[in-house]
Amino acid sequence: MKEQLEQIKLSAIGSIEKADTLSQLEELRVQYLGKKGELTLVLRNMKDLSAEERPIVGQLANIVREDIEKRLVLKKGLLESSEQNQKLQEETIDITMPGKGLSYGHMHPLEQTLEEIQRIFLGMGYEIIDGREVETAYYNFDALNLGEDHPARDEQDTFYITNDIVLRTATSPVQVHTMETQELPIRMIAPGRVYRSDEVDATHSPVFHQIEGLVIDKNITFGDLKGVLAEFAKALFGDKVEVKFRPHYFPFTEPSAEADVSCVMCGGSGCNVCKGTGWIEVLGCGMVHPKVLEMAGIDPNVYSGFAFGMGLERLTMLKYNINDLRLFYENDIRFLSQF
Ligand code: 2NM
Repeated sequence: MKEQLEQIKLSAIGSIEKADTLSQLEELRVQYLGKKGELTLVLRNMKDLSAEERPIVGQLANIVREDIEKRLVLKKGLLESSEQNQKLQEETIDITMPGKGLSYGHMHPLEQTLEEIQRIFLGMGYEIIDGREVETAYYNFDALNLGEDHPARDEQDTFYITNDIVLRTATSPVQVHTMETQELPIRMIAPGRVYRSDEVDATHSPVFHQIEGLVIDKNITFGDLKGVLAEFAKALFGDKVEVKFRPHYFPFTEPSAEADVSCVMCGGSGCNVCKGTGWIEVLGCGMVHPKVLEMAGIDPNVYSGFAFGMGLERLTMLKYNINDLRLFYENDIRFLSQF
């Protein structure tokens, strides 16, 4: 019986060592130590032993049982901690990596254009300023010289929260807050999400992104505006693009203009993208209206400035030759992985 016990011990040690799951380990515990287990059977057969042999075999059986129990517990601990480690490793998120949706090296095209625009203006000494997406009608309209009856105020175009609170329709309210609170001079851009009550189609979305800019100082002229925006357009679209300014009307600037760049697709000879004109409209701009300065607490007799606004989606579509703005929001990996 001593040999039998020795064999059970050796076989148990080998099996426990080989086990690599908790359920295998539990099966081994039953196999060796269970009610009908191998060791239990040996103890049952002890009744056939002589009175001298019984305590010796009994003691040995106890030692073997304790040894197997100890090894089971040890192995259980090992398996549990390695299972936990594996789980932890699977659940670990490296927050320095981009999301799993896009593989490493890809950045959303809107994000790419935004970062490029921010880099260009940071290089010219501009600050990037954030604002709120929910604004009072005062900051969204009145402070920008949009009269009570201006069409932009229409419920058809604006998402109203209440009579006096709206989802901002442009980032210009950020410029107003900046004029009210920041020391002069000001050189800033305000990028961000804006809302207009539009039907979705290839060129419209109720949520899109704008980048507006503002410069206020003494002796700022329309020449400064033209220089800055022409440099910006060349930095974004390439040195070869030409820039022209067409007179326009905005209530918050006077004079106002729209800026066109020579067509980035055909170079100006005329194509589908520029509809045969050779020019593409990229932004609106103008000298900040004296009334707008005055309402924000800036003396228009001492200070002047220019402002501009552009659509991030439109610029990105031009830059990458994308013909449908819905592609930006659908998160189709076949589209996103091209950037
Ligand atoms: C545009 C075009 C022209 C603009 C004006 C202002 C402010 F607050 F200074 F008056 N912010 N942004 C502006 C001017 C925006 O977007 C097409």
